[in-house]
Amino acid sequence: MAKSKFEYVRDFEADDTVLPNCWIVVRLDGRNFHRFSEQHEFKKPNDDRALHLMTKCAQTVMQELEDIAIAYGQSDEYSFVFKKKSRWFKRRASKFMTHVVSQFSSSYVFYWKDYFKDQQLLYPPGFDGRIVLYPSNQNLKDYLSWRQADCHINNLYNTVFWMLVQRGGLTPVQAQERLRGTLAGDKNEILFSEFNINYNNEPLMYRKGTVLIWQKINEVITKKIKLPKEEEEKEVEVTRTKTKVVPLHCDIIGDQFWEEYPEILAEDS
Ligand code: DGT
Ligand code: MG
Ligand code: MG
Ligand code: MG
Ligand code: MG
Repeated sequence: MAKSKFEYVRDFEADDTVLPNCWIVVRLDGRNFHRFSEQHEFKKPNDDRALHLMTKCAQTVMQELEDIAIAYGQSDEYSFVFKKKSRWFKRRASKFMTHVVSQFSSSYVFYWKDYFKDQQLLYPPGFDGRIVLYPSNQNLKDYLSWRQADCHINNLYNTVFWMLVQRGGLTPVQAQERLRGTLAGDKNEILFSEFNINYNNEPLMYRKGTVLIWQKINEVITKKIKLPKEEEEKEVEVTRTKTKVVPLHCDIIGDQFWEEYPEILAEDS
């Protein structure tokens, strides 16, 4: 077919193919969730409904899109790591970023009511996205460690802050003042001596965030089959191996996690 005279406009499209042999990380983050969490009465500092909804959306992203090896989430953000060797959409950055963010956003709205049973969704939430390439496994591990360390630092701060406000009777300004310049040890000490809370016993999901990985799961199902020589259908148990996205709330900064799941960083990834 002859080309129209308008065809040349295609040449204005920029090539955004990302480098080969690099891990492709897409991180999304809720837009103005400071306001969103207030308006939807999220529990402070951690709302289980909100965190579980985030993870449900991330699981959906991993199942619907191709080549995601691992994801990590905390607060209003999630990072998705695409395999080094992925050829999905010819490694076009905009395809990776937009598919992740739109699949996640529509899932957030779609699954909202399953998690927020008594809280209506008041307005459409949005998420931003960015894409970063990491050439070595160490770079990727350091990226994920950075996000998990961020989770720890924020969660420790927020846990003490809201204790001082909710149980200690301080105003937010006073609590901020009280925590200025304190180190992690000081915050642990305030929690322990004033509120009888051992920070290490706080839920792992709050302290470590959520890691999503693929795991083989053996499922036993009962199937009805009809044997050729018999009249009636018979129920038999069959074991199927399925690959599922599984949430973990564990440390990913140390080596133990990576030794336990070597397939995540395997060379053919
Ligand atoms: P942004 O990302 O620049 O558009 O602005 P924000 O407001 O989303 O800022 P960000 O992403 O740095 O901080 C996340 C906000 O979300 C922060 O204000 C706390 C809130 N948030 C996230 N998870 C929870 C939760 O479980 N409970 C409550 N109460 N707030 C949460
Ligand atoms: Mg921000
Ligand atoms: Mg945000
Ligand atoms: Mg955030
Ligand atoms: Mg199309």
